[in-house]
Amino acid sequence: REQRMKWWREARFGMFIHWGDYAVPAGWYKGQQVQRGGEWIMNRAKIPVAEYQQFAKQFNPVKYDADAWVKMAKDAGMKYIVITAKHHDGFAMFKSNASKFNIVDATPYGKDVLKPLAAACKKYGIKLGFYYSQAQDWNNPGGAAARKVASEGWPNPDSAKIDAYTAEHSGHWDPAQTTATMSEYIDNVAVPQVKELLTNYGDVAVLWWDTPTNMTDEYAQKLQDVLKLQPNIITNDRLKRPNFAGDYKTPEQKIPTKEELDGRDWETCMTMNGTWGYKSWDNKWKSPETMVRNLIDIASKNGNYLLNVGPTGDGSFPQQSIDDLAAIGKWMKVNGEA
Ligand code: JFZ
Repeated sequence: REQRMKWWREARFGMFIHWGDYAVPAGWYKGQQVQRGGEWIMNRAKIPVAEYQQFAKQFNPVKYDADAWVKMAKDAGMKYIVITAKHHDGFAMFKSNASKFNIVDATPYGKDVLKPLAAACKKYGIKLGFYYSQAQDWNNPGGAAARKVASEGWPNPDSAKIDAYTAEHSGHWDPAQTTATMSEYIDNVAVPQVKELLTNYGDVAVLWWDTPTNMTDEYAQKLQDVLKLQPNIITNDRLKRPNFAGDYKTPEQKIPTKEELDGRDWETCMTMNGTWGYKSWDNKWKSPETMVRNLIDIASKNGNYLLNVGPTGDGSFPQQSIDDLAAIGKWMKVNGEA
C-alpha cells in the first residue's frame, strides 16, 4: 500500500472533471433554472428516463481536445486527473457493452472520450483516474436513486405527486428505473462496466467511487474484486462504509482543520464555481488567489486538492476555468516544486 500511495502523496494537486450529457441541458429544464449541481438535473427536475435520454442525441462535443485538456492541467501544476466515466445519470462516457446509454452508441458524436484522454495523460506523464457512480444510476434499471424531493430545486407543478411516488419507490420517479433489481444492476451493468474501464484504457491510477446508496457488503465485494485487474490502483472511501475504507478520505468542498485530521490520507475535492457539472448560468467563481491559498493550506496539512472543471456540451472548458487554471499555473511556476 505504501508503494501504491507514493505518487499520490507527492502529487498534492489534481483535476476533477465532471463531464456527461447533463452538460447539454446545462442547468435548464423547460425554460427554468434548476438549482444545485448541474450533474443532478435529472433527479432534481425528475426528468423521465425516455426524455432524459433525448439529451444524448444533442450531445456532440466536436470541440473536445484531450491533448489541450491534459496540457491545461499540467501547466496548472496538476499531477493527476479524475474524470466522471459514469455519473449518477448512468450515462457512460466510454464504449460499453453493458449499457447502450453510452457516448458511442447514444450520441451523434459516436466516439469514446476516455481513449484520447488516456493517451494524452500518458504523453504528458499525468496519472488518470476514473470516477464511477457504482450505486446510483437513474437510467440503467435497478440502479439506486438517493432521495431528493421534487420541490427542491425546481418549481415542478407535480411536486406533491412526485414526492409521494419517490417516497414509495426508494427515490425513483419513473417506473422504467425499477424494472430490474439492484443486484441485477450490479451484476449486469456496474461490474461489467468497471471491468471495461480497468481493461481498455491502460494504467488506471484511481477508482473514485461515489454515494454508496443502498450498497451492501456483497455488492461492494464484487466491485472490489474487479480492482485486481489494476494491481497498482488506489481508491477513495466511498465504495461502501464502513467495511470498504479505501485508501484515502474525501472531505468535500471543505478543508479539514488540523484537529479533524486523524492520520489517514485525504483529498479535498472542490468546485471552481458553484457546480460540478456544467451549468450555463452559474457564476459563483472563486478567485485564483483563493484557490492557490486553498492548495497551500491543504498541502501544509499533507492533503491533496482535487479541483473541478465542468466542461460544456461542445467539449470545451468554460473560459473562466481556462483563465483561472492559467493564473494558478503562473503562481505554481514561480512557487511550486518543479
Ligand atoms: C457527490 C455527487 O453526488 C456529486 O454530484 C459530485 O459528483 C460530488 C463530487 O460527489 O456528492 C456528494 C458526495 C458526498 C458528500 C457530499 C456530496 N459528502 O460526503 O458530504
